[in-house]
Amino acid sequence: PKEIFLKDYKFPDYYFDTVDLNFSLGEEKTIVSSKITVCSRVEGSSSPLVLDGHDLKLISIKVNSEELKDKDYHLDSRRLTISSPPTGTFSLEIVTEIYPQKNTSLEGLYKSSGNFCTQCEAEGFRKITFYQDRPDIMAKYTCRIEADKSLYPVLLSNGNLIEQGDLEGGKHYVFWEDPFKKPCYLFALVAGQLESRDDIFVTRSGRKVSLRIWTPAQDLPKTAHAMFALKAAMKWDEDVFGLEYDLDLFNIVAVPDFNMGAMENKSLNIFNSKLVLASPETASDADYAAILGVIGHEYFHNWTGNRVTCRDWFQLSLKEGLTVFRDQEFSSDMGSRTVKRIADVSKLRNYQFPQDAGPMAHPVRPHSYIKMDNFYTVTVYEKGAEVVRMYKTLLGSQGFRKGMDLYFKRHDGQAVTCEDFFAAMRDANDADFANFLLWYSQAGTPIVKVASSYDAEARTFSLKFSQEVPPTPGQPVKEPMFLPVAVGLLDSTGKDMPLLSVYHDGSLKSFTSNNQPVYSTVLRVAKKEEEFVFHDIIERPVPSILRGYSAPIRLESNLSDSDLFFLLAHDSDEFNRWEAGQILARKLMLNLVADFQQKKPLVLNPKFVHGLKSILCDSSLDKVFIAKAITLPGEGEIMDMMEVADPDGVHAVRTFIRKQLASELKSELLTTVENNRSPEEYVFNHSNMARRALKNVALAYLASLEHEELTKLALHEYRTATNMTEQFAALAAIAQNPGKTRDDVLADFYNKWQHDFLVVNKWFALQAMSDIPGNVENVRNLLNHPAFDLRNPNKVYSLIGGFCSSPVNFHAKDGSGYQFLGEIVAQLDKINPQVASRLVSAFSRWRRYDETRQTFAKAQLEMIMSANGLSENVFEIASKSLS
Ligand code: HT7
Ligand code: ZN
Repeated sequence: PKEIFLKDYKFPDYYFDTVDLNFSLGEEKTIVSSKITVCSRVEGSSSPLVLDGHDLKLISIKVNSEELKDKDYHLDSRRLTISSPPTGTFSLEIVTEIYPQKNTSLEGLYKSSGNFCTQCEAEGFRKITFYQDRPDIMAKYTCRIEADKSLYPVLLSNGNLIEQGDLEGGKHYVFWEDPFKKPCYLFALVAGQLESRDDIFVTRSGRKVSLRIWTPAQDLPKTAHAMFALKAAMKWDEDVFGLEYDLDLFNIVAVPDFNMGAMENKSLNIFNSKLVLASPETASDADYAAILGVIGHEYFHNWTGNRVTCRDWFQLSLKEGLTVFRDQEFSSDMGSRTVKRIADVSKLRNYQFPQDAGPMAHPVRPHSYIKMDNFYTVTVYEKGAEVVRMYKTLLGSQGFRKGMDLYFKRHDGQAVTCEDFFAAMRDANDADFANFLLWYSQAGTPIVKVASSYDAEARTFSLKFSQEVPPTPGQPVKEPMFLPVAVGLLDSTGKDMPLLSVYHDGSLKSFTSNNQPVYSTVLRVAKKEEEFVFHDIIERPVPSILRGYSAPIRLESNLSDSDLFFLLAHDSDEFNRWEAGQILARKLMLNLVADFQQKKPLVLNPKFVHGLKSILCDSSLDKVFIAKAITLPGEGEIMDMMEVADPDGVHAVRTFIRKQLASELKSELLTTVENNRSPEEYVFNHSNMARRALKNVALAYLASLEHEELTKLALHEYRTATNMTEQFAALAAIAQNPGKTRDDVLADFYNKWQHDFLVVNKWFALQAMSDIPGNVENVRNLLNHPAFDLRNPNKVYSLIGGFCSSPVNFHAKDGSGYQFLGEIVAQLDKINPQVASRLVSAFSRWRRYDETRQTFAKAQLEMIMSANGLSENVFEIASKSLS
């Protein structure tokens, strides 16, 4: 397979002005005709015109209405090359035949539950017709679709519906026109038996936009929340960024077979059903929140991605990092900022940090790829969003908004680069960003050490930073990064001290903001070693460093446990309050893992129990905050901090601490459950979700004790629950412990929900993720369950993905978990390479484990690599994992 490099980017020799597509959808085959107005970039250029094409049957090709002869073009399995096209502007007409019914890759045009739909990002358009399939080719599109009227009564594409009518033989047609130039990855088509929930949004300039969410008729009642989310997102983008929707129609279609979450095609977003459909009985609070975030995310792409797009796929974070940042801010404004920040940082730590420390580590803007699909990663998305957040931290809200305004003013209608975004932020604010651009080019998570010291005589408090970015594949040596570090200092009563001045780099800087004292400041750390000295500090403070997690780094401080307990109790920055508890928990867990490995008895530090008890009993705190603060760091996070990851040790320790906490805080936890039962009606708002979150965490702790009366309590909660959030949490609490109750309740749940495929996926995931010893056999059996289907990505992610997230079973010492995944990947690669390559990533950090596990995992990777007809997707991940 060929590797593609950012440094090799070349402007195209030919641009496309207009593209007129015509689809004749059939049961055996689909005929696609395209008519493109082509113009050469360089006057009189006679370079060949190379079009991408994959799995296409070429029927005919005409230039300026003349059929091309065989000698005028060359066709291979990936390209159609027209050797000497005319100079200036000319028309190109191509007819191809495709077979969507056989397309199991879910890329290009395919069928999902009897309906036609498309997925063109990143490089799927080449599976529809021959084209320059790259985002810097932006053209205006029309799309005519004809199909059988009874099978496909609804025919959708981008833009405005211009014409429709009946044809002979029970067929009908529609004609769509999109007035905005777009890259082909934003093209979409949907055809099928769908109905819509309709609504209207009036923009701030008074335009009426028709909103339609399309699903099969029986699912329509479950689209109310998605419609609410869409209208909220439209309003938010106007209020916060001054961005209005630009067409009179906005469509969303929900499909059950989809490789990712959703796709932002211009005015025709296509969504994985699980991110549209919700009712209180079938969807959890987490589902409701995910729907809000993803509906927002895809809508926000209309400006950040569609109106201004990427020059090439290396720039993916330009649209994805920025749009994730925007959806994070949207969700924060709709709920609790701290809770959202905690969730986002946890995601970064649990998924992106491991990627940054493994063989697939890549910069936010990768330097090369074999298959672009493999770079829709947590690094590009989540770390990319952190990079955008740092601009805001450095510039403040107003400065950031000025930068965004300038970005749109300069680049509307263009395909641009990450430097263009950087330049807009810098120029709009006349800012000095030092070497900030390194965030785009250097992979790896910076490790930042900070040592604090107080000089009582001089009344100064010093913070000494030193930073190091670990080597990553292809980048053995790194330069220091530019880090915005938000800091506050707590006095002995727990209050923020006023910050008067700081000495740094040879000069003393005074803080004042409108003559008001400053209580928090952002230090600009840019060197390998750097010291900041705060003046006029009258007592030894406890520093709160990296408030709000102001930079995506691993921070190591010399704060003592008592400092951390103090921050946990008092920090005005709620994020750092939570963080202090997590640091304490991580230390504690690592120490106990060492004890476990040395076969010492495990003993839980009473101070830790006491700290969590005070949080649990503090009625002034937000309930989700309490729920998050009493939740231990995940097993992956702890394994990540070990020299050699020990899944069994970490699991044993986490289970021990949970049980110990449950036993010591039993009466508080029982009160928590009692006091936080939901009233009948389900409401998706912060206070209700907070109540449910806290109750569910408490119930899970209690059920872990395996006492009969507590199992009964969980069973009672399961039976009386009136919403999925509580019903599923009770089921999960019971399912922690093997036995008859578990088996009965799991069977009951399936019987109740077997008609709802999204709920059945939860049931698959719960069983797959179980820590019950030897669970691989149960998961193997579930592969044969009538509700399971390897062709449906959601089911695969629930069952196989769920299994890989169980440290004890996936990493079972006998290699059974690895063997299971190896077999599945080999099978799945023939059906859907994108999904197969996502799964194979579970092997990528195999070198982190002991020798026995390494041998088993390596053998599976080698087996996968030796498969006949291996996809480029899986090849890239498996080969990089082995190298
Ligand atoms: N921009 C969308 C990306 C996407 C995608 C990429 C590769 C393969 C399938 C895909 N489906 C959607 C989603 C987003 O980030 O908004
Ligand atoms: Zn996106």
